[in-house]
Amino acid sequence: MTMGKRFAVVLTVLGVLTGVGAVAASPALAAYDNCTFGYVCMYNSNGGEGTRHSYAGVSGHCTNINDVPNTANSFYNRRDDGKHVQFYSGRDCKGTLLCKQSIAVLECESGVSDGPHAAGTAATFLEAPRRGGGCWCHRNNAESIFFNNG
Ligand SMILES: [Ca+2]
Repeated sequence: MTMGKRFAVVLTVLGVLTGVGAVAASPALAAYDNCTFGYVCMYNSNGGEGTRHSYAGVSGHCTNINDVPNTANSFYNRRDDGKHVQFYSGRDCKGTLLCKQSIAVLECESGVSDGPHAAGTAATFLEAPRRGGGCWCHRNNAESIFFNNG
């Protein structure tokens, strides 16, 4: 195979991969698209569906979800300062750090699925059986949001 042909094959593979990714991502992004830039949005159904509630927090501070605690199934960090957020099962950012679920992350792992969640992250909270019994029941379990400084 010549260098030219090899390069063409690589481009074709990249094109296929990119195409598949774009097709898979489009419907999910459409659901989250109603979140206004600058806010963290919480949705009462999976994948950015259902009723949306928006929160504009302050960096380095906790925001309690006073209006609809324990109803969020999914979230979108659409902060305009590019900073991370974390979600807690209790008020005042106490209790359990809530994990997200994705194709790549199906377990609650410290520093991976439990955040900090970068700006631009949109995901459904984890709800999965634990190996040792019980479950990671992180949907309908958010009571507060920490707006990170970084
Ligand atoms: Ca819900």
